[in-house]
Amino acid sequence: MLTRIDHIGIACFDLDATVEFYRATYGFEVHHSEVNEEQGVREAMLRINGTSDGGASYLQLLEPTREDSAVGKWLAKNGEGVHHIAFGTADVDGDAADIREKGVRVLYDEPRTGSMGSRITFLHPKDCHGVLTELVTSAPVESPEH
Ligand code: V0V
Ligand code: CO
Repeated sequence: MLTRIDHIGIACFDLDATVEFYRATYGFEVHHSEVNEEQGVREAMLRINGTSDGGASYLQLLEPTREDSAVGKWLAKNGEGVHHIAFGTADVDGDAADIREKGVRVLYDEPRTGSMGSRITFLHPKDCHGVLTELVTSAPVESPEH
């Protein structure tokens, strides 16, 4: 079951400048940043709200690491802007299978690694009324050491 908006992915040419815009304009700070070579992105997650159980929402700022990546191609064609939305679920495998049965193209046979150790897959935008849609299961929250 899809239970929340996990993040909105925003493509940008210059990650540092875009991070600074969101900090200066709204006061959003970088919660996490990483490079995901498989996806061809350098990204920053800005945490908007949420609790320590992992149920937050984020803005995911994405700068391509190579021109032929999904974000690189999209930026060349469209310029900066909203690239995808991501719904959170406890069961990305099950939800992806259910959605595939409805005739929507799920892009990966098995979920891949996303931000902060999450497991992610994507639905083809042409099957989703023009919206590239991601499904995310967050990494389990580590309990504090005693
Ligand atoms: C492409 N199209 C889009 C789109 N990208 N429509 C809406 N939103 C987007 N973001 C449209 C495009 O305008 C074309 O429409 C058509 O789809 C085919 O696009 P294309 O430019 O020829 O590109 P393709 O087919 O090579 O690739 C498109 C797909 C690709 C969606 C298959 O972008 C993909 O695999 N995306 C999933 C991976 C991804 O986006 N990774 C970056 C985020 P017309 O012109 O034919 O009408 S990584 C991430 O979110 C992480 C790590 C995370 O959350 O943790
Ligand atoms: Co994403």
